Amino acid sequence: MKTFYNPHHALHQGKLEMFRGQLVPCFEVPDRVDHVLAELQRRPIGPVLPPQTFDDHALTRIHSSRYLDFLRTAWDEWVALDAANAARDALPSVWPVRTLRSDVLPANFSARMGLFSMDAGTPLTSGTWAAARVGADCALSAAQAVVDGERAAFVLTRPPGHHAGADFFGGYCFLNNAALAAQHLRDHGFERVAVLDIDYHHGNGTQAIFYDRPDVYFTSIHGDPHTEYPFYLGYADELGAGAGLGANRNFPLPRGTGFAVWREALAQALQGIKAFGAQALVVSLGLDTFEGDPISGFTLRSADYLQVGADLAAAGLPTVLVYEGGYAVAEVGVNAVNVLQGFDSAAV
Ligand code: Q9C
Ligand code: ZN
Repeated sequence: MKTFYNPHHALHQGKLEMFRGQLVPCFEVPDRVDHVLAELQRRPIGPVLPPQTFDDHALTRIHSSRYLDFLRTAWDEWVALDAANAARDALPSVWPVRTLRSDVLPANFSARMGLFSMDAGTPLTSGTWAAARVGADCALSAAQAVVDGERAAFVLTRPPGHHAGADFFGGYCFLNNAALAAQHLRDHGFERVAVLDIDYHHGNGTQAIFYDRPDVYFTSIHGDPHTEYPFYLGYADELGAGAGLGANRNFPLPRGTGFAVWREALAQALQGIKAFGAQALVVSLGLDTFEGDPISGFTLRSADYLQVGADLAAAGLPTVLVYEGGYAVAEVGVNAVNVLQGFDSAAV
């Protein structure tokens, strides 16, 4: 299959994230993509291509204009506060929780950082917008390849996307690449689209974006949010709202879950996608379900990812696979390409 690779991903390079009361080195690093690219060159599964350029209209199908305006100018505003800020990343520290107003757009930069974010683990850097913007082009290019008749396409980019909502960043994510791909498929002939999120963390942004829509089914297998990030979404009783009722399905699993149980949840998720009548599939492909992942709690092994790819291909749908999390940097290349190879070997 074709890979759409973001050559500018390393422009986003966070230094520190807030974790248990300390600033610690970021887990979401450029090596995550470099190792996948290196493995794709060792074990070619198809061409690695730069993205086409899409205009901002495609972004406004998913994200609010005031959020996009904020992201575009945030770094310059941060540095304008204090020239010394050029040497440090921006992190939010105050949020409009219940009873506070989120309809007013404050002039204060810190206030806007909090308005447009969900955590202090996601540094905004000098190159964040440039990297995320080209990543969105990769997602749209992969969706367009599927529109043009490809069986499948892979989006190799970072920062990841599935925690980003219509108007907020968080969980290392800024623009929701999977949601952009799903919407592009909807806008170009596919009437019913499914998003299957197999990152260790619940895809709260993607779920929220499509929660009240009957045309995009969202289903996710992830660490139980009672104990795992993003904590405040991803429970089994979230079934969609309004016209979207019945088009959302979550499979939270306990820490320590291994491949046999995880794969049974995958079979159920795919069954839901089939019952929905999806005509195309977007996979939020996190590799942080791996046993060696430093911030996650499932125990999948490298060979299991070949089977994951085969199971995904067996759904028989035109498929866009979008790289999300996965922080065991040394193994993430093998694990990601195992999914792609497993998919290609089983795809008809
Ligand atoms: N500092 C994705 O996998 N923080 N995001 C966890 C470690 C948030 C993960 C604690 C994890 C977000 C795309
Ligand atoms: Zn994750």
